[in-house]
Amino acid sequence: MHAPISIQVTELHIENETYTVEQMVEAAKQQFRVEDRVPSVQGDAFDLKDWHRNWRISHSMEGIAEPTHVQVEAIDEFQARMPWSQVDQALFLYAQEGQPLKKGYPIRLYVPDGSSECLNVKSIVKIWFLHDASLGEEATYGFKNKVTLDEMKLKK
Ligand SMILES: Nc1nc2c(c(=O)[nH]1)N[C@H]1C(S)=C(S)[C@@H](COP(=O)(O)O)O[C@H]1N2
Ligand SMILES: [Mo]
Repeated sequence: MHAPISIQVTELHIENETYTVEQMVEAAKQQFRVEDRVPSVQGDAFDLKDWHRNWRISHSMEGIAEPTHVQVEAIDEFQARMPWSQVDQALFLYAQEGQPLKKGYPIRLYVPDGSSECLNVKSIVKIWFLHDASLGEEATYGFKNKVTLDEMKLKK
């Protein structure tokens, strides 16, 4: 079995909240089958934007603006950042066959409307909801310390 790994979530004014997978799922309120959105994958998922909406309500932060981007980082320091407009269908896969993920633990992002399969980041341990329109409308991904995200910018 895995030792439990926590997921760090950062939003405006709130630094380094940490969640277990179970707490992430509970905060999501609604779960669905991942194959509803990604037919080639099976398992249990929750919606990224729904999660964020519920997060805001539970922190009495309904008033803050919608994020401009979401950024994630994995155990292996793979990172991805995508504009909010690209994550309408984005989901976090958290279980398969009723068990924690064997591949992608603790949670894996899928971005069905995303510009690349490379955005389907496995083993996410950090999530940032960003508020910076200057980051632009292109998704980026890559390894944190090897190549900068800007150097990895996807060609349209
Ligand atoms: N943590 C992590 N997630 C990652 C990657 C990675 O190197 N590390 N590679 C990405 C890339 S480039 C692709 S194409 C897909 C591959 O997913 P698969 O292993 O399910 O085929 O995972 C994405 N997620
Ligand atoms: Mo990829």
